[in-house]
Amino acid sequence: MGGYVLNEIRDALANLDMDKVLELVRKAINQGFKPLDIINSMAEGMKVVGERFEGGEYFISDLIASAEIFKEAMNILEPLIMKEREAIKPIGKVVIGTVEGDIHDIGKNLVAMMLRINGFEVIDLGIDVSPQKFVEAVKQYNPDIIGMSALLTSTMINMRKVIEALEKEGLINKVKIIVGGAPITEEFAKKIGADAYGENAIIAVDICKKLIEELRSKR
Ligand code: B1M
Repeated sequence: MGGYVLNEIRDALANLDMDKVLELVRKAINQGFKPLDIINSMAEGMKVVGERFEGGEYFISDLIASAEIFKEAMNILEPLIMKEREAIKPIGKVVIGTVEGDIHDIGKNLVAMMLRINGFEVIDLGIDVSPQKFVEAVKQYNPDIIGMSALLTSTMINMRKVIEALEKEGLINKVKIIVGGAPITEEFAKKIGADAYGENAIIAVDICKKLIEELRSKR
């Protein structure tokens, strides 16, 4: 099967075998697989890590190890992806961050990278970003879009707090809001008053392009 090496990458990441993941990533590149397909199989591997953690087979140290492997592999893949980036005029400005109480940043970083490749200017506020920090960033950078990521069911509600803070400061109509992360759903996004939900990094780019069009037609 053509995607065999991609399955091997998923399994090697799930088994936390750094050397094997890096070797297979290089092999897949040489075989002509697209960096984005390789990243997808790594994301599948991360899901398995999460399941094994939930099942008591893996511990926090294993979650940390999986994140390190993912980041090492991204060091190989990111330059290849960025090479495809065209020198174009920025199409919009996005302020992005992982919400307060949450330090998961791999998915958020992927979204930021994909947005940059597609011509967006991205200001990354990092992890554990408070509502106040989002508000200050809107005042400072005047973005078109606010992107929020959450990976914990206990922190997803902090997305609503950011929206409330923006409402309170009278800034909510200046920006469009997109939210994403493993526990987030379309329904949750609607419920908290976000403009959009991005299921993955690629979909998030398309949505941000649409949000920019909506904003421009309003202005
Ligand atoms: Co944590 N963790 N973790 N963890 N961790 C999860 C999320 C968990 C689901 C694992 C599990 O039990 N199955 C679980 C949450 C359960 C829940 O809330 N119901 C969990 C837990 C419990 C915890 C701790 C509480 C563990 C503890 O301490 N007891 C703790 C919390 C720390 C904190 O944040 N306060 C914790 C810590 C960690 C590490 C720090 C060790 C590490 C993260 C390191 C890092 O990010 N630098 C870690 C990891 C690695 C995971 C799993 C295994 C993998 C996450 C990941 O990187 N996936 C994760 C399991 C899982 O998600 N199923 C788990 C790969 C990444 C590409 O996917 O982030 O989903 P994802 O991003 C996707 C989409 O969601 C989307 O696009 C991305 C790419 O397509 N997307 C967006 C994401 N953000 C978006 C924003 C958008 C649009 C799309 O618009 C703006």
